[in-house]
Amino acid sequence: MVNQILKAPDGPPSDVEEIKVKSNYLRGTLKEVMLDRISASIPEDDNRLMKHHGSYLQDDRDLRNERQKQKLEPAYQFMLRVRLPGGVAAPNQWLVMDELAEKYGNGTLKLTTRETFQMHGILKWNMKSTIQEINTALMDTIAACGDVNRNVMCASNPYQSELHAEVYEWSKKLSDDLLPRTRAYYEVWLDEEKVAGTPEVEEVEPMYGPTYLPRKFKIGIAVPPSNDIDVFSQDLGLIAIVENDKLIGFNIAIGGGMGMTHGDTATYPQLGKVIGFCKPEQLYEVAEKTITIQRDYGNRSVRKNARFKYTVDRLGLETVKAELEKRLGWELPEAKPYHFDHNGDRYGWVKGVQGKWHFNLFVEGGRVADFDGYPLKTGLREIAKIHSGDFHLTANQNVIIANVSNHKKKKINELIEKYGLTDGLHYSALRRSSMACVALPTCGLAMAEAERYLPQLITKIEQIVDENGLRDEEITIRMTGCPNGCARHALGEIGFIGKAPGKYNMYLGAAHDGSRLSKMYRENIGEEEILTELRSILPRYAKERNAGEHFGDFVIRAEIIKATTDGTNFHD
Ligand code: SRM
Ligand code: SF4
Repeated sequence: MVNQILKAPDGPPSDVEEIKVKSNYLRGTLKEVMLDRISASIPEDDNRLMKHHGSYLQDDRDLRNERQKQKLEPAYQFMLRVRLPGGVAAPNQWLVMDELAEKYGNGTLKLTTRETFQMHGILKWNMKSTIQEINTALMDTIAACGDVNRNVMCASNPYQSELHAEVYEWSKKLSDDLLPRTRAYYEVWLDEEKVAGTPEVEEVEPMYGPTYLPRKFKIGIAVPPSNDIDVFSQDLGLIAIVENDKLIGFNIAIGGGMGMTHGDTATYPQLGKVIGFCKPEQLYEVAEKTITIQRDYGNRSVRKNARFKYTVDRLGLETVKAELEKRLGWELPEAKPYHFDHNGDRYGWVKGVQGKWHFNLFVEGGRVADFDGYPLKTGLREIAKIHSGDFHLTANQNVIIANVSNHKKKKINELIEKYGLTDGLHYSALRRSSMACVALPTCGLAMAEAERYLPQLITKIEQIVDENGLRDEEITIRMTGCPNGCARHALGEIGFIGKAPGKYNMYLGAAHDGSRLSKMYRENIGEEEILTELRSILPRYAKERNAGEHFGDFVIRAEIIKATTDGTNFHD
């Protein structure tokens, strides 16, 4: 029995804590500043609050120097992220996003690593209309960013579509029930009148309280054998347990996270650890109580150490588990056995239950645009116009045209062929197993390119892959423009983290099923060195691997990198 007096770290609250307290439940002066036409930007305090409404102020970094020379303010614009629990969008919602990207954004959509849409390049004066039109299509952007529970992810695996539907309902319920209750979003963007008087805290935010969480909080539900959502990277990861084709509950993993800061050993990626099991009807309670532990004991002084993974490490896994059981009023039963095969997507047509078909389309870097000779955005728009099922945005930045009836399949397939959307099926397995975060030009934190560069790097790696007969070998490869880990680089069998323009730290050795983190192999290297390294490692893999051995396991067995004692730790 753990008996420890729990305490949050000492230290003055960070500036963001002060901003949240003063904000009157995320209102700040957002309503007023969005009307101000003098600058295309907003003050920093309001920008901090803006995140809780699903948006960030950015500037186009490609234009920064030129505008500075011309003594112009940066090319300010907003990124907007939709809350789309489980990544499920109806065809009309796809069409609305497609149109809004043209009307108010930069003409493209980004399918994110957490199964939702992002738009970039929205000007301040268009933000309100954009958010209103998203809400009219029965989506919203509440809590898509900020110190709250984020978009709840759910396995996209269409092989078990009946189960998917059930698990999706749980992810949607969690996402909805864990939303902030403040009316700020409705007042700022949807013209709801503010109720007079000052309500009690408990009435406004019974779970979050006035300062919300110390940091973002992420939940995802995986359905074995697919670990497509990287369940161990979540603050709260849930593993669906199925017996006799019935969902009996979820294993609970806590304390995962991917971000770190170069050179700061107090920050690190971490895998969530399984602490027990709960029945479906206990899921909300488990999530709510876990969140309140983080609310009460997370670090509100140093934001870099504020994620739940650090709270779990500081207090100890057993202590956190005991606290959770205390708050629940019951003991967590032991976790049930489960098995994961992979964390990537499977492509092409798949037949699910009730005669429904699903087509998983590879979307490189998650970017939906019309490219030269590849009208992806138009193709998906034409499909959305006749589709009567739905779209599932996947955690690998792809999209599944889901729940297609036998009758519709022929027509949709004609459109897939007409717009060349089968191209992805012929790519190397390496490319189809790739993910890259947004990075430049919109991400203010990027130190190097990712989404715009990884496709070119892969073209060069493909030559090595082809020479060694590895074209059909699924090796997960992930690149991020900085160590925050938005493309979960630490769970890629080959991973790159941007250090400076054209320079990356290279990581190897993550498990193909997302159960082991990678380890640094080379620091601060450019393209030539990356290719030289792979020219030596990939041929060895082709010749020396055991039957069925994945690349991440091979590099450890062949002692190209050394596994750490517990086999899971990530080293910078
Ligand atoms: Fe992320 C911050 C993009 C998934 C860890 N992330 C950002 C910001 C908002 C940059 C900023 O703070 O100024 C990026 C916006 C770039 C842009 O121009 O759009 C950004 N993150 C993304 C997306 C769009 C990457 C993508 O290409 O798909 C993903 C959107 C997810 C969504 O729909 O909600 C995205 N971010 C992730 C993930 C992956 C995941 O959650 O499965 C992670 C690692 C998991 C984790 O949280 O540990 C991730 N993003 C971060 C971090 C580091 C957080 C940390 O505590 O360690 C930051 C920086 C921060 O929060 O201060 C960050
Ligand atoms: Fe930006 Fe870094 Fe996230 Fe990439 S990993 S989107 S560069 S914050």
